[in-house]
Order: sequence, then C-alpha cells, then structure tokens
Amino acid sequence: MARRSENDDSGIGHDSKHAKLRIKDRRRTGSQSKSGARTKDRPDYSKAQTGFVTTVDRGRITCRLNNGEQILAMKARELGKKSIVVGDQVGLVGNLSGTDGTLARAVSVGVRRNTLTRTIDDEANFERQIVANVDQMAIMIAATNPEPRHGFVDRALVVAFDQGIKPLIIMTKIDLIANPNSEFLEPYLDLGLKNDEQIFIFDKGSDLSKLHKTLSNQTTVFIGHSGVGKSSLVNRLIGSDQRAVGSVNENTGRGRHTSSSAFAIPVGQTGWIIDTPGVRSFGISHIKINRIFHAFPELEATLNRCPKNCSHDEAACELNQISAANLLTRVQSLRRLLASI
Ligand SMILES: Nc1nc2c(ncn2[C@@H]2O[C@H](COP(=O)(O)OP(=O)(O)OP(=O)(O)O)[C@@H](O)[C@H]2O)c(=O)[nH]1
Ligand SMILES: [Mg+2]
Ligand SMILES: [Zn+2]
Repeated sequence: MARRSENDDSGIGHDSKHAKLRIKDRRRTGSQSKSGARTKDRPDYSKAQTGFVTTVDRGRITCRLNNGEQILAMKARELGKKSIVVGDQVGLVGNLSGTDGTLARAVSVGVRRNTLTRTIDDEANFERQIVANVDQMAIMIAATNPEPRHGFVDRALVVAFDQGIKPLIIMTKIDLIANPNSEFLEPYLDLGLKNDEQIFIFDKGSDLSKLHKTLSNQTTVFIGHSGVGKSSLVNRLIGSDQRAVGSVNENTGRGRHTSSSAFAIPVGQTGWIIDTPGVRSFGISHIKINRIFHAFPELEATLNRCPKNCSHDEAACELNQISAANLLTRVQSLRRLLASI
C-alpha cells in the first residue's frame, strides 16, 4: 500500500498554499536568466551555507545554520528523489535571513555517516529513513504501559551495532511497577553496556544528571513504541514543555502516536536530542546475517565453536550448551531474529 510519508519531501502540504506560491516565485527568479530564458549551466552553489536539519514537515525543512539562526527551506528540484532527513547536513542557498515568511532552498545533502530506517509496513517490508548522522541511539521502553518487549530492543540493538551507533537503553515508568530492578533489563547487562552511562531506569522525577552527561556533545536519537515517554523525557531534559505529550490508553497500554515527525532539539553545548514518533518495529531485513551477530558480543565465543555453516537452530549448535538464564534469553532473541529474516 502506498502511503504518504510524513517526510515526503516531494510534495507540499495541502495547507501550504503560500509556500507553494513562494517556491514558484523563487524558481522564476532563481533558475532563469534576466532575459527570462532558463540557464543551461549548473547554478553556482559555492556560496551555499551548511545547515543542520532539525525537522522535516510536509516538504518544509527546518535547519539550524552554524550561526545559530533557524531557517525554513524547501528541497531544490535538482535533488530529485533524494531524501532529506533530520540529522542531515544540507547546503542552503537563497534567502538565509530566517525572517518569517522566507524560504531558502536546500541544494545538496552531505554524505551520511549512518542512517536509521524503520519499517512502515511489516508485510511489504517497506522501509523509510528517519534520521541520519547520529552518535547514539536511546532505545526506550516503559516498565509497563506499554509492556516492554525484548524483540524491539533486540532489533534496535542490531541496527545500532550495524551502523556503528552507540546504544543506550532507557526504561521509563518504573514508578508503575513494584520491583524497579526489572528482570527485563538483566539480559542486556552482559552486552558490555555500562550501567549509569548506557543503561538507565527512570520515573517521572528521577535525577537526569548522568543521562545529561551521556547526551552532551552527542547526537542522540530517542526511539521506542508510542507512549513509552520519549517526549516526556525530552521535555525534562531541556527543562521546557516544547514537545507535546500524549496519554496511554488504559485498556491496551498503547500510546496515541502523539509525536508525528522526528524533531531535533539542542542539548548542552553542541549536543542534539532527536525525539521521534513511536515506531512499531525496526526493519532489519537489509542487514546481512553475519552483521546480526555483532549485536550479540556476549555469545561470540560460543558461536565461534559452532560447526561450520551452523544454522544456530540445530542439535549440534553450541548455543544449546548455554544454561545461564540471562544468556538463554539472548539466545532466544538471536534465534528469533535469525528466523525472522
Ligand atoms: N507513570 C509514569 N508515566 C510516564 C512516565 N514517563 C512518561 N509518562 C506518561 O506516559 C504518557 C506518554 O508519554 P509521551 O512522552 O507522550 O510518550 P512518547 O513516547 O513520546 O509517545 P509518542 O509520541 O506517541 O511516540 C504520558 O501520559 C506521560 O505523562 C513515567 O516515568 N512514569
Ligand atoms: Mg512523543
Ligand atoms: Zn550454532
């Protein structure tokens, strides 16, 4: 099913007649010579300024220039189908004043260090990029409402390890469960993630100073199911109510998809937090099987002892020798992932 994506930058939203008009004006003045004939030569973009994309909403790209100015831009036609996502560094020309009602043009997209994609439609395996160039991925789950799922964390970890992104795991809503030392997180303690630096458990009033430290000078994307409290945590971190917060359905424990597009907010001197809309799952079908094992460093030694070409789901598989409870959960995770691709 072809669904219109929220980052679809080819079109202009139905409610943005003015933007549409402005773009037409710009084309007339920007890409035509004074005589009115279209210039054949490639336009000179050597004076383009670099901007960091903080959000993309129905074709309108909000960017932060190096001087701190925030401006709105549209994707230039010559970029064709090339997408622009939050975290991109784009080259900008045109009106860079940032004055209300002005619109610059994004004419180039910097090479991406990494990208994060999410599966929109599980069946069709349709993936879309949500952010680029991140240093850290905060994988967020709630202790309950919605219930945490290992499958989600496992997949997110696979993506993080594959893309060279440092994973953090944040559990929220521990005020809603009796035992905050949730068993749920234990299997991830052997991954090499550092407690208090990469693994956090919070309620609404927890001290966030250690997390603040981890986030400073880094670009960190917050991901998790709708309703886990991504936007609530972002608000607490920046000390304002900038992000809208939704409620959770009491019966299903599900969130209401309150945030609808990825949004980057400055944190500390040079850091960025990127709040994203709730995702149902992460696509990992584009990741090669041998890279999936990278997300299971604690099983590596065992896997190395497996027979050649082991499917890791057969009698001779060395993983069958594992008996420690935490590792067993991870073995199940790995087998589930291998079976799903
Ligand atoms: N009890 C409790 N509730 C929390 C906590 N953190 C967030 N909430 C509540 O969880 C609900 C959902 O929070 P949001 O911040 O909107 O969740 P989100 O992850 O941004 O959701 P989407 O934008 O839909 O993806 C709100 O009612 C919050 O008040 C927490 O630590 N404890
Ligand atoms: Mg939100
Ligand atoms: Zn095996």
